[in-house]
Amino acid sequence: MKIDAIHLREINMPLVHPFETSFGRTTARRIMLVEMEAEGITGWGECVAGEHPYYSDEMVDTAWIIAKTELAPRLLKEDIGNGGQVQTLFKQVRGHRMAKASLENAVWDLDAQIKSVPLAELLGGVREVIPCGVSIGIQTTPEQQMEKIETEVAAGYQRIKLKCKPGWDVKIFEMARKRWPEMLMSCDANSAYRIKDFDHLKSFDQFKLLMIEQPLWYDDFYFHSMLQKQLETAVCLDESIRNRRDALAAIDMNSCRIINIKVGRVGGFSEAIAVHNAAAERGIPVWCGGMLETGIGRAHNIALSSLPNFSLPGDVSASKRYWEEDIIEPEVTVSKKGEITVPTIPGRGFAVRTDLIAKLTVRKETLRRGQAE
Ligand code: OSB
Ligand code: MG
Repeated sequence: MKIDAIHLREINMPLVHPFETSFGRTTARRIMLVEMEAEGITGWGECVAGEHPYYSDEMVDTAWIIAKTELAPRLLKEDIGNGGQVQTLFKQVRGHRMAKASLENAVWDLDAQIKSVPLAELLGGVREVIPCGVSIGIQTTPEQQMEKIETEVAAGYQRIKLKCKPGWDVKIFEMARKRWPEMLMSCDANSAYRIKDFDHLKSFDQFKLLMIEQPLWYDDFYFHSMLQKQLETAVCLDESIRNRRDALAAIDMNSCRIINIKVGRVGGFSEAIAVHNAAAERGIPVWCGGMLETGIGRAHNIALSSLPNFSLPGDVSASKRYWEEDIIEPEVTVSKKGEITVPTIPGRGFAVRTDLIAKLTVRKETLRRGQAE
């Protein structure tokens, strides 16, 4: 396919509820969307970089400049066979994986439409439905935290993940376990703990958590492996896993027993599939993480989650938990059993609401074939 045009857009969308993690609080999102035209068809991609470089070193503004000056021009010069070829085109650019993913995923989105197959199938998906969990942010009071859990348990979600940090952990887990003794529960520290906290982290074992996500430094394997040796609970790595090699190193070193795959964090669908396969071959289950996506990123996450080794409930949940109005149609809904049905129609399976996107757009730039250079 020859890509004729790439439109970069920044949209601003307020979250229905603020989302707080150990690294900060988000009340509204600034999101870069990629709209890609080829063969009279339109593909979409969403960049998951945040407003600040707090989760990773990327942010909306760095993704924009890299997409505009380095990545989009490379795509506009080529005749691309499929999404799997994009990584090679971007190889010279180091890092900036979220920016790369937003463009690569738009190519996959296009390709699924051109080939007239569901995106899930194109990626190698096999599931008809995906199991869903939720990630619940840090609340103001423990009582509010319990109410939030209550709401999500009642909605049918299969796993509750609680964001935690020093001072907001064992007390919360204890209250939650008393009330929901059997619930599938995990926690995510987003790198809030250090070596001095090892004994404290060991005390999490009593709560029978499914996993402790990224307790230590965002770029660490070694100390996570020291910690995993001392814990009964599985460590799950999120931030640390940037690619397949990282997954291999982490698994080999015993730094984790579970991996969270975020397609943006690893640089696109090709690398996400590579991480998935590496983990599958070594008996390590994976699940799909979330980055407070709009419907476009969410649709892509659903397709990815249909791969066989996504055997644990992910952080892919209903549109209405995030947005008053999502930018896709239909919105993503979750059944009472806590499942999302994987679309079976060609492409991403959800229509993009371009009218609404136009209203939300605060910045737009178009790059065209022939115009680059
Ligand atoms: O660590 O998984 C994380 C959101 C933003 C940045 C990092 C993380 C998260 C979430 C939210 O946990 C997942 C979601 O509901 O989209
Ligand atoms: Mg995480």
